[in-house]
Amino acid sequence: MEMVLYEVSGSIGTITINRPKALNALCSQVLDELNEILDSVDLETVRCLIVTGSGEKSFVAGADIAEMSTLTKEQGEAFGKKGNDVFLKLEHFPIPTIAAVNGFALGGGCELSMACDIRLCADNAVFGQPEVGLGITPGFGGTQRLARIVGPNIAKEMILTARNIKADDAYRIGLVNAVYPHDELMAAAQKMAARIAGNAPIAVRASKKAITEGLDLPIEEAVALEEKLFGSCFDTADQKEGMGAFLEKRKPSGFVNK
Ligand code: DAK
Repeated sequence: MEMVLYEVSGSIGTITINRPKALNALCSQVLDELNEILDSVDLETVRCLIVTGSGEKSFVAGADIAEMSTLTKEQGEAFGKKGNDVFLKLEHFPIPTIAAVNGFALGGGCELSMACDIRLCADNAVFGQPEVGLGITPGFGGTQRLARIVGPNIAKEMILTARNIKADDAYRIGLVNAVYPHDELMAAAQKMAARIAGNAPIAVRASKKAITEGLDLPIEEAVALEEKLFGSCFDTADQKEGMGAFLEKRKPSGFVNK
């Protein structure tokens, strides 16, 4: 892999989009490599993923405008599908994902962060969906995920004005969970990832699935999904350990993902 890096430390995997000269813009090769890396994650050991960008300045500055500029209608559709397929894979990835947004998150970059479960950002982060200024719509789920995260009112304002927002505003509208000084961002993301990774993995995965999938369902079906996932945690070693530890007034001795 050249344009996307992957490293694992203990139970935390970190994916880094690595095209700093192009501010980590998403070309086809980046999307292909990201897809391959997601397929290769060892779900037996890795319990949380962090997604970030190389360099000081940018998370991902969007889909690659140079590559997109010459696409035909059919090629544009194929490019959109490639991005959507990999972002959907990330959104429904079995383990939680944290976007550590270390700078520009524009267009496809904002969309990549929104396909993650949680967004933390550096104080230099800039978010936006500038597509209508380029003559296109957001194409990697931006119209849908932004509206779901911040509500249709703010999403329409951001997308229709194509105005970028800074970290503090992203926090104010609920697009990010927290803002950190740039050099503290990765440590904060790792700390949160470690906290998630320390909880019972079957329950963590089931909770993510219930939220992600339930939000797209009518409430009756959503709570039925929750019931099913709740049930799936029982009779597991981790449920026995978690509840046993509480009853014995001690800390759980470590969850085994079984
Ligand atoms: N694509 C390609 N190259 C990019 C890029 C991008 N999105 N963003 C930056 N770069 C490149 C620049 O061209 C420059 O390359 P060189 O000239 O050095 O070779 C290098 O990165 C450094 O950029 P700047 O020199 O411009 O750096 P500045 O600090 O001055 O400015 C900036 C940073 C982020 C404000 C500026 O680079 C910028 O405005 N970049 C473009 C941001 C943007 O508009 N992003 C949204 C892209 S549109 C769809 C599928 C997908 C999409 C839509 C539809 N379907 C198929 C339906 C997605 C669309 C997008 O994401």
